[in-house]
Amino acid sequence: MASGVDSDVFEQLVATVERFARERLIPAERQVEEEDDIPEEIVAEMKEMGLFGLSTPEEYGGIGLSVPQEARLIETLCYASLTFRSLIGTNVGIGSQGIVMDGTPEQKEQWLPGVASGDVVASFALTEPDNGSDAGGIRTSAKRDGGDFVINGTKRYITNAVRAGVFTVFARTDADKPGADGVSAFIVPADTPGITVAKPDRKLGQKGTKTSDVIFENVRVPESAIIGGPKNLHKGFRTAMKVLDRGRIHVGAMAVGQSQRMLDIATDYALERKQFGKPIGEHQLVQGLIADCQAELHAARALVRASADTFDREGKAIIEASCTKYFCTEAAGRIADRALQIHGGAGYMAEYDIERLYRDIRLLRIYEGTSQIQQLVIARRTLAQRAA
Ligand code: COS
Repeated sequence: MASGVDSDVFEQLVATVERFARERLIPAERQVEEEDDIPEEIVAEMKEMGLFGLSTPEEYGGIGLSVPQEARLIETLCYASLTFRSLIGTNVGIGSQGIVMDGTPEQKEQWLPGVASGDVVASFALTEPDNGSDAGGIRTSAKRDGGDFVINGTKRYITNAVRAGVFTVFARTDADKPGADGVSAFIVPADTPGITVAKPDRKLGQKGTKTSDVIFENVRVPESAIIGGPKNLHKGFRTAMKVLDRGRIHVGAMAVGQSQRMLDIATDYALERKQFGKPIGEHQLVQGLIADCQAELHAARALVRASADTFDREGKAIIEASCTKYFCTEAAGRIADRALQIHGGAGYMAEYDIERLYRDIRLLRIYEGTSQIQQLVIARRTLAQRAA
């Protein structure tokens, strides 16, 4: 393997996380759903296990997993509710990776140890009320004032904003350039005067995850807060895109973990539930549903692994990451639908876990780039490759 931790250490970590997901997290899922929050003891245990620092390089106190290792570990963790992953997800992925990929040595030194331990939650502030898919169109402004920049604007659906110690904020530093070219990425401590985090949003699923609006009013940061330093002025959009590429493989792995869980639940139900004098799993039409889940799950898992290997080898995997996110999350949607169908009327009832999982995984097709954005990235780049 090109990078990451030693394979024995890694296998032990996978076994520990597998046990933790099954013995500790799954039994707590209903409580999390009802209380719309993760119990503090579980947060502390996740910190203790080093889960916040999975992808932070070892020199900054993290575990330093490679992309293929991260994908496998996230798949394992996501056998349990996606809400638990969301707690560590911004530190492992989009909230911190901009600093890991493009930060200066001083920025890494300052922020990554806290990110790795979980003492600092890092949150990714890109999306705005009027700009979601059109990330290059963001309107939050960062205007130069002497040696500082002054940020104004509103960010929307920002995961972990209420828990954040630091935001990576994308703002327009060149008002004359409308698209991706005038955007810079800033590291903004959450206690900087002028930041207001709104009340968490109410959502369809993933109860216990926290997303909110974040309002920036005359938030002053030095130019040294630009990710990568002043030389990266106006280059923040590329940082966002690189972060999202890695994130899209991570989301594919999440979809695989949840798909395995849903298939297992549906299979257990098919073995147990009897109709027409035998377990429903002996009826061929139910077998068809199970087979389609299993085939798509195998394809999804193989795709995550192949794309993660490409990223590890080549340092980027733009088409592969989009194909992975697109296929795995759409497949998870179909698997959820079949798994619920196998349950019949029971599948619609809140007593059965499948009802909650069905709602939870719906978000996978939306965040970190909708399925339609993935199609657009895949098609545009496929056409460009042939035209070159
Ligand atoms: N890695 C590195 N650079 C990238 C890149 C990537 N994955 N994707 C784009 N870029 C670069 C391009 O190469 C281009 O630079 P050059 O002009 O030097 O060639 C620049 O960024 C602009 O790219 P592009 O022209 O493709 O930008 P567009 O505004 O047309 O569209 C999409 C980009 C739609 C693909 C982008 O806005 C996107 O991914 N949107 C979804 C955003 C998202 O995922 N939101 C979820 C928020 S987080 S939960």
